Amino acid sequence: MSTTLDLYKMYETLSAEERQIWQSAQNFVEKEFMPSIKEHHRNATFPAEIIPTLGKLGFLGSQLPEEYGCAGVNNRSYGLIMQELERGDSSLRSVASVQGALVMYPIWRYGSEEQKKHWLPQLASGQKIGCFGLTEPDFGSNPSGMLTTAKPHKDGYLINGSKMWITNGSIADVAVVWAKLDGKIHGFLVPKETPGFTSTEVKGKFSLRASVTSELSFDDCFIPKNNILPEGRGLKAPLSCLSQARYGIAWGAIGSALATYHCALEYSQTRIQFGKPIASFQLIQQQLVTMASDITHAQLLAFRLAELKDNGEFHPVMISLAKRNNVSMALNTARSARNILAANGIVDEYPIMRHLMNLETVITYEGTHEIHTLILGQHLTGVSAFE
Ligand code: TGC
Ligand code: FAD
Repeated sequence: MSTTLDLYKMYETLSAEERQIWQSAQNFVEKEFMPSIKEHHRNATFPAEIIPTLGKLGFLGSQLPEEYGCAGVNNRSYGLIMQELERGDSSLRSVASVQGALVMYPIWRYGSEEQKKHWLPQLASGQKIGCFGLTEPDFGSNPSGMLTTAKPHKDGYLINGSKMWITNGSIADVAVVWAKLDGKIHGFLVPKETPGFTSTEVKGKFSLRASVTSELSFDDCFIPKNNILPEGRGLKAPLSCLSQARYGIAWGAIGSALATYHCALEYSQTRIQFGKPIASFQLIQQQLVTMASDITHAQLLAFRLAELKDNGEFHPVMISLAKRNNVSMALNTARSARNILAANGIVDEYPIMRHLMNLETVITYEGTHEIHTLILGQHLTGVSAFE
């Protein structure tokens, strides 16, 4: 197993099956992803050819039922998969998050039986790729204001509008698109070959460089009536999908933090200044202790959240707390690691700057740090900051 940090013996509580899933995620990332990530990060490309392998390993929509070709694992196993994928790179966890939580989950939860049977097995195997279009150029934190519309037309709907910052938008075979029909938000499935649907990749990103991010445009894009998600009505439908993805991010952030912490720890033990390893200096030890302590808090949150989710006792507020805490923790950990490596902290010979730059997106997407602060603020005070 690659190095982990388990001061509170949380990973010792894993069952044999959970341990095996964890191990298989680690093996995959180390052997099949890490050898090429540096080049992909430099070139701003994602190795899409590994997506079917993610499917074969059961990492796409892994919590969904086996009858649709998914692995049907529990929340702890799903979390461990996300942790290991993001220990590799946030782009890898993003691919699995979007496919599983934001494309397969809405089809499973809000789709017709025909849609589930058609799409879920192909998405679970990684033969098809999906994307999730909620954000628009002028409506990010406030998706309820979206301008994209669906209008009844012949035996279906005409979709008009645009979506911005869509992960996998240009490589997706199908987009889950949220649009207003008679003023109310609904979910629609838009296959990539639909006339009037175009995607354009966003260039020049300094964060999540190894991830495809796109703008989607819909210009009188006709889809048949069978492509509406029959149960996906109201803002709470896309928000419920975000809860699934935010849960995965709370675990993924731990993986990213473990990568930067272990790199800094090892470096501090071998880098000699003033005739001794820098690990012997109290100020370096203090930074390592803060990192380890913060990671441990995040692990305890994630393990407990998995238990609550498996028991059906979770509330979206708990997920907001974990996403907010754990991503902020990972960003602070990456910054401390960068500081410990000093000049070496800025080059891609080490993974730290890549993680640090990625986390600048992770703290923004799936609800910014501020939005999660206000969700928690509303829960505690009973007063909404959004009205
Ligand atoms: P509000 O009135 O609070 O809520 C509307 C309805 O939704 C319900 N609800 C939820 N249901 C399930 N899960 C949740 N997490 C929910 N949060 C709220 C709520 O109870 C209500 O239900 P009902 O029955 O009363 O209708 O809505 P609001 O308009 O005031 O907005 C609240 C706010 C700001 C918290 C929400 O809009 C929000 O979360 N904004 C952030 C947007 C966001 O996170 N966007 C993410 C886009 S996707 C993405 O970033 C993918 S990155 C993927 C990757 O690469 O990994
Ligand atoms: P804004 O909403 O304009 O916010 C700007 C600033 O104002 C932020 O600091 C915010 O916290 C703050 N702010 C906003 N409202 C309030 C308030 N009420 N009180 C206090 N502060 C506030 N979206 C998708 O739908 N699908 C995807 O697959 C997807 N992938 C993404 C991939 C990447 C690489 C990135 C960068 C984004 C992605 N997003 C995706 C979009 C992402 O969810 C949004 O960027 C995010 O929700 C924030 O929206 P915004 O960028 O428009 O910021």
